[in-house]
Amino acid sequence: MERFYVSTPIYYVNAEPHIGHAYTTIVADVMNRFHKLLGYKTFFLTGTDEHGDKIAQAAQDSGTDPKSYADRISQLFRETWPKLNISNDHFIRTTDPEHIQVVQNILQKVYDSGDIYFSTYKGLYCVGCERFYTEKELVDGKCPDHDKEPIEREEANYFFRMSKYQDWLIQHIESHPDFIRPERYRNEVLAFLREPLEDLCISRPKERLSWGIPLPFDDRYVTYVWFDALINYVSALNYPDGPLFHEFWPVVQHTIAKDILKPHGIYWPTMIKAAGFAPYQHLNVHGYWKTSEGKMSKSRGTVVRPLDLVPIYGLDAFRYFLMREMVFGLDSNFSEEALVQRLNADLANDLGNLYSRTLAMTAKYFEGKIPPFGAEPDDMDRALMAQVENATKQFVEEIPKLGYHKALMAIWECISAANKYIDHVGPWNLAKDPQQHSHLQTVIRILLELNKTVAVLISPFMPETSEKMLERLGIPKKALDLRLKDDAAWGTLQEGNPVQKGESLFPRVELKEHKGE
Ligand code: ME8
Repeated sequence: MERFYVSTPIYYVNAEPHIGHAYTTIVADVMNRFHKLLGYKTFFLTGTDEHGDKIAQAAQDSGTDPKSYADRISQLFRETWPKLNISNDHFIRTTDPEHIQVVQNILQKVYDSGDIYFSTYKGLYCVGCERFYTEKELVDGKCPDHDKEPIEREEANYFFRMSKYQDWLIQHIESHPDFIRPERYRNEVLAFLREPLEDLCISRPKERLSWGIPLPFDDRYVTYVWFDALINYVSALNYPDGPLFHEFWPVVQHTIAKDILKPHGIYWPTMIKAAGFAPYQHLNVHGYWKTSEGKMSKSRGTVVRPLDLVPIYGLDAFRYFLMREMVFGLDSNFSEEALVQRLNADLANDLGNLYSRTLAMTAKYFEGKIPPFGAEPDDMDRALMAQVENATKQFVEEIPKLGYHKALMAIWECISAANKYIDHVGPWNLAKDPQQHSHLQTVIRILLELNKTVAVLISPFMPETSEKMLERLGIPKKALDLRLKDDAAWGTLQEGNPVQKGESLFPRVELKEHKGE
C-alpha cells in the first residue's frame, strides 16, 4: 500500500489560531483526504511549539507560568481543528516528554559526532528581543522591532556545524528539483546558500532563558527553540526505532508559509544530515494571507479568526474559499466581501443550483428514483461525460502538484457545463414527448452520475457537503471512507433507488455586518 505523510508547522502558543494557521492546516487536511481518497495509508501531524523566549515572555505578560500558559493556548488550537473538520492523526506538543527525549537523543548524537562545539560569540544583542542581530538585519543600526541600538555582548554557547553541510545541501537541492516548491522558494533558498553559511547557535544560557529543553551534555543551557521545534516532525513518529518512522518518514511533505522558509529549507535538512537520516521528500511553501490593511497583525487588530467566520458563512464555504482563492505560493487578500461573492456565485448558484435542479427533475420525471441509462447518449451527452472525465483527471494531476485552485476550477468547469447542458437540452421539453422518454432517462442519469462524481471530487475540500450530497443520492458514506476508484466510477448508482431532494446546499448570503461586535 502506498503511503503519505503531511505536516503543518507546529504553531507558537503566543497567539490564538487565525486564518493563516487555518489555511496551512486546511491545505494539509486536503492533502491528507486526497491521498486517502486515492487509497493511500496516511499520517497527518499538527501541534504546538511551546518553548523559547517568545512564549516565556507571553506567559509573563499574561501573569502566568509558561507551562500553564502553553497548556491553555495549545488547548485552543487542539479544540479549533475538529471544528474545521481537520483529520489529523496526532497533535504534538514540544512539552510532551516523548518529544523532549528525542530532541535530547539527537542533540547527544550530533554532539558525539563532533558537529556541536562550544564557543564564545560576540555580537550585537537586542535586550528587548533577547537575541543577537547581524549587521544586515538592523535598520539604521537599530533593532527593527524595538527601534533601539543593540548592545555589544559576549556569550559562550553551543554551535551546530551547519556550514559543514552547505555544499551537500546545495547539491541535494539541485539534484531534487521538487525538494522545495514552488520553484520561487527553491530559488530563494539557493540564493541564500550562495553566501557562506554560518554555524547555528543552538543554546541559550539558563540564567537568560530557562523555558526550554536542557542540553543533555550541559545542563547550564537550554536548547534554541528551532533546534527543538523542527525535531517534532520525527519525534511524533517515535524516531529512531518506531514503526511509524520507518513507514512514513520516507514520504513526508512539510507544509509551511514563506515566513519560516529558512529554518525548514536550511536548518532542518542540515540537522537531518548531521543526525544521519534521509532528508524530507518535499517542502511545500505558500504565501501570506493579507487583509486590506496589509499583513495580519495582532497589535493592529487585523487578525481574522476562523471561528468567527464559520458560524456565519458555514465551514465548507470557508474551506472552499481559502483553497479556491489562493494560488499556492503567492500572497492573497482576505476579505469577507470576496468570500460572500464566491459563496453566492460558485456554491449557491453553480453547485447548489445544479444539485437541486438534478434532484428536482428526478423527482418530477422519475418519481424520485434513479432511472436506468436509456437511449444511446448523443453528442451533447457525450461532451458532458467527457467533462466529468477531464475534471477527474485534472483533480488527480493537480493536487499532488499543489494546484488546488486549478483542481477546483476543473471541477467547477464541469459543474457549469452541466448547468448549461440542462438549459440546452431542456429536459422539460423531452418530458412532453413520450418518444423522448428514453433519452430523458439518459439525460437525468448522466446528471445524477455527474453530481455523484462531483461530490466525491470535492470531498477533500468540502467533506460535509460531499457527505450530504452523497447521502441524498443513496450513498451514506463518511468522506474519509470514500475511494475515488470505486465511488467516483461512472454508472454505479443503483437504478430504482430513491433520491431525496432536501434543503438547498448553500443558501445565498448577504454580507453580515458583525465586525467589531
Ligand atoms: O513559526 N498567511 O509558528 P507560528 C498564511 N512555531 N499563513 C500564515 C499567516 C498568514 N498571514 N500567518 C501565519 C512558527 N501563518 C513556528 C513553527 S515548525 C517546526 C515551527 C501560518 O505560530 C503559516 O503556516 O508563527 C506560517 O508558516 C505559520 O502559521 C507560522 O506559525
